[in-house]
Amino acid sequence: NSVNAAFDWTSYHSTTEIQNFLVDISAQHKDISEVITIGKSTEGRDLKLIRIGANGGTRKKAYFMDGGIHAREWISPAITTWFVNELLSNRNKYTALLNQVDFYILPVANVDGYEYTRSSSRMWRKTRSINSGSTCVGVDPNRNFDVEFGGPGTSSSPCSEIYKGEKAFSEPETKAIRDFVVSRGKTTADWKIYNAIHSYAQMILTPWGYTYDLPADYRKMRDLGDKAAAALKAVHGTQYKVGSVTEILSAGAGGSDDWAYGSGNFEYSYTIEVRDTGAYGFILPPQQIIPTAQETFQAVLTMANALI
Ligand code: ING
Ligand code: ZN
Repeated sequence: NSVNAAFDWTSYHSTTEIQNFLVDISAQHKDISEVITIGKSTEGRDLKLIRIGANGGTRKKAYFMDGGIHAREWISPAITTWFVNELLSNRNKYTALLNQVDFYILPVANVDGYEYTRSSSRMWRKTRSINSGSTCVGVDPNRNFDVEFGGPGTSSSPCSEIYKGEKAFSEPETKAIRDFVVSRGKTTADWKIYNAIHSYAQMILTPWGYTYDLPADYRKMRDLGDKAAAALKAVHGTQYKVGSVTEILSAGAGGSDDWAYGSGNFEYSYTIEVRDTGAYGFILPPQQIIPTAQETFQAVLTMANALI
């Protein structure tokens, strides 16, 4: 429609365009959505998420999704905004779900890094914070959460791509996610499922990233992950692997998924590594945004439907 005429899923958009899209579409669906600014980035940009679900005032089962935590993974903000559009523009298809579950979707968690990949350096991954005593910039936000902070698969060198930061939640972006989840969890959100949306690998990953041990709820998370991967594959035939981070990828302590599960805030936690497996890698052609969104959305729906 006219309000969102500038937004589409045939190209990649700026943070401002994405956040304006959230505000515009929410204004058209005020009864079942709200845009919430959960904090500001190092460079002073707003961190905006959208809540989607009916009867926002009551305590509801809740689903949190972080997108764009790694700057160069452009497909993540692109598909998470597609999910927002699908849930709201086709809301009548999801009435039962939205009556019982609130979705909190943060399309661009690392706003400074994302803008830096658009303006200066396409392959930038980290935040854009200044590291004292180093000329290297940025922290890996997916090593900056707590639960064995600084464990395997992290670096103490500010110049590393997997630099963990001075301390857990040193980055305003990761702190904003934690503080929002914790405070909202005390009031209206009964947190159930956490998704971190990354690229690329075509994998649905459960904790842990910090140890080769499997979490206590591995069987439960793995079963739902397998179902989600099957639903995803049914759309365009895209094959995914399912397993724990350490089991099928490699160690990486301090990820948002380990924190979500390990802190006890969420019952289920997954990192979803979407298309592709390396042909284009991080530079996924915009023609693949819509098919990637369509198939990944079926995985998301499978997870969410397990709650109702
Ligand atoms: N991969 C993830 C990364 O942060 C990961 C893999 C997931 C590590 C969860 C730790 C925890 O390195 C990408 N592509 O970012
Ligand atoms: Zn990533």
